[in-house]
Amino acid sequence: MRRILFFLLTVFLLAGCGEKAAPCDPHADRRVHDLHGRLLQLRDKGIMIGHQDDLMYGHAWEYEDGRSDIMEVCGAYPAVMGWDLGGVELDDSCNLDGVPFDKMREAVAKADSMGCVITFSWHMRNPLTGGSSWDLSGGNVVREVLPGGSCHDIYKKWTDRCIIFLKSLKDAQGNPIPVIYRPYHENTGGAFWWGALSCDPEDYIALWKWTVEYMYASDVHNLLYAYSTDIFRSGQEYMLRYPGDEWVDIMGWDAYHRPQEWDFLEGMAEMARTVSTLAEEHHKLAAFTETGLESVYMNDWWTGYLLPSVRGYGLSWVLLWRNSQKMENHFFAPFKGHDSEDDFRKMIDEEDILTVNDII
Ligand code: BMA
Repeated sequence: MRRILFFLLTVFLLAGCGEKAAPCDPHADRRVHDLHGRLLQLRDKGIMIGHQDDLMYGHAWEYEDGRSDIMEVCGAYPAVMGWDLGGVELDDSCNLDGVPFDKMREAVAKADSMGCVITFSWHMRNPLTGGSSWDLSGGNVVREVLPGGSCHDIYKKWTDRCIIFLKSLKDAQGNPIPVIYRPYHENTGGAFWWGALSCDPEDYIALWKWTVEYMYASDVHNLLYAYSTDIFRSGQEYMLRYPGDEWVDIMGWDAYHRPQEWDFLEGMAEMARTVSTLAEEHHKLAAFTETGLESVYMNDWWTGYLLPSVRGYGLSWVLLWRNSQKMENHFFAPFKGHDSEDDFRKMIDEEDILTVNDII
């Protein structure tokens, strides 16, 4: 009997110390559980390569079925595909970068059927001023958005519109498509109305919790939640706006290579180490949620900068930002004919860098 009790106690303790094997939404859909389990498994295999708006447009083209700059360079689609919801709040037919939401819905279903992991950011407009998400006028807008604030009703309406879109994402069997939801990103930075210059950590955390609760109350259960900062200087700064383990599935950060502003290799080693340690302590997945060197003007950027910055930290993915079809120099991934093509392929050929072909 004592032996059985000892055995049960050991199992109980081990389970308590181990990875939290479930999404934070207590009523997460079956496919969200599957995605969470898949991410845990894939983490041991390598780092998935991701690209924003990959299937929608690329350098000098748009909306051509099957096209993808990444695929044209290395023969495989990225494993992670990102989209942005900015504009959904106003019921616009296109997002802030001109992507029609109808095309986005179709592309998400296609990406899902290909086995890709899907992630959403939201460059939401400023609900107080009606300006863009970069409009910082209006003071502490986050406080106005919270219950009792002057924009709470608008914020609810905007969230309702986002919910309608998220709920409309269905696979061929009619099941909700599981997606990684990454709102209020780059929170340590000052660019957005929810950023560190515009609201206190308490307001930010209250916004996060209210929103997640609202998602649950609205019966949205196809999400994993990703928290992401901008560049940060310490673990303490990273955690300042962290809402708590029961509200987050993935810990991430965004950091763009701007050589005149900071040393990428040095800064990245520090940030990757910090996020990976924190994620381990909090039993969360970790990801490098946005990056790039605009215009990729260093031909060895992939193996010389990105690869050493992401390898060895247990990161699930790295998402490269978009290749604009309209702004000639606004691209963060290579395209056919770009000078960094060979180096990109060299990185992709590494065993621990995963395209969609490596995860299905
Ligand atoms: C920024 C730029 C903008 C774009 C925004 C949202 O980083 O790419 O051109 O509107 O992201 O996608």
